[in-house]
Amino acid sequence: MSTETLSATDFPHRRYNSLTGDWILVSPHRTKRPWLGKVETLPRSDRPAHDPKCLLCAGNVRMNGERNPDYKGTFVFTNDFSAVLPEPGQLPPETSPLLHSEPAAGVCHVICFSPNHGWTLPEMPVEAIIGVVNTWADEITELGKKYRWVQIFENKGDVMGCSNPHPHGQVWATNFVPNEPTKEDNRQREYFAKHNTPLLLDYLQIETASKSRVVIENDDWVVLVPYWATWPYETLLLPRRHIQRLPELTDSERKSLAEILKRHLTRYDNLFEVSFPYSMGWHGAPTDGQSHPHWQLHAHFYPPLLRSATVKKFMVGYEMMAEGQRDLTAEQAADKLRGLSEVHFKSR
Ligand code: H2U
Ligand code: ZN
Repeated sequence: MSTETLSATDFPHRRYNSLTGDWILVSPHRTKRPWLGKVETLPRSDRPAHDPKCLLCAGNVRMNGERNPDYKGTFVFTNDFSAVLPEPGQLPPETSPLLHSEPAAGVCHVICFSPNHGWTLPEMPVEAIIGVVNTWADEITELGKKYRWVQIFENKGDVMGCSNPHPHGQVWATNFVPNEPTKEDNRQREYFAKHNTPLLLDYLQIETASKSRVVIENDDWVVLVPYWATWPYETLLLPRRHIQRLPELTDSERKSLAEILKRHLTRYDNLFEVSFPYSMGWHGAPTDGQSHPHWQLHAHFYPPLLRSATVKKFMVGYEMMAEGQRDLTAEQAADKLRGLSEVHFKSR
């Protein structure tokens, strides 16, 4: 037995997240713990292709009174309840350095992935997923001209607080770089300064050589459970070549991205035979007009489910007060995901 396998499966240990600088406590000896806690209700599965009451379906009227067009592919609109607004407000003068603030400006968009209300990304044809990838890239190009950070994300499933089952994601573009990407920017910058190569490219080499945490790969992309994963089935999607931002992807890389997304998300759905809830998002170099060679484009998937469609991991108690903790090791999670079918359970 190698020293890595021994310590990783048998003993409590901490793993360092080289991308954020956070630590995670891993307690693999606890995986047989009985569960007497909260059980989530199963989300309804079969939905119609059009729901006359859905605010995101084609031709329907949204909450602000606007009618959605009869869209055929993706459809982008400005969030009627945007968290940031284009004009920064005037803040009152600070009375103490302990009461520090700064103006926040930006725009929030909603991206409907498809007019088909009943679909989710893994159920969409690859051609339609390419349309989503192109929309993500276009949003970064357009909003990136004005804003320093363009956060693309998808919140999927009732358990994640997603308000509408219609397949959709969001874009929040801001004049500031938020906390999470700032941590990643710092770690990647430090690594590049020391090694003159991007952190995530070196990391990918380690993972593709070892294979123990790799879930699936194709010519351009790799999906893996990162060594430092916090969520039980967390994954990281990485391009093989050095790419700073999504719009740099070639047509063939967009196609291979759509293909690997479909395969990956189908496996996720098959894990507990449920439309798998998660928050996913893209991180790339800040859109400040500069080149950031330390940055490598990637997507995170943070799914909350732990041991079944109805038992969720709660980030509470020790996680809130001290640091992230997991029982299942990253290697065990990758192994489980690797063993799954790429035929969606609904179509079997
Ligand atoms: P979530 O379910 O991921 O929160 O996304 C739905 C978003 O769509 C949410 O941010 C917006 C909500 O503000 N929305 C509109 O802008 N208009 C509507 O009529 C419905 C929902
Ligand atoms: Zn709908």
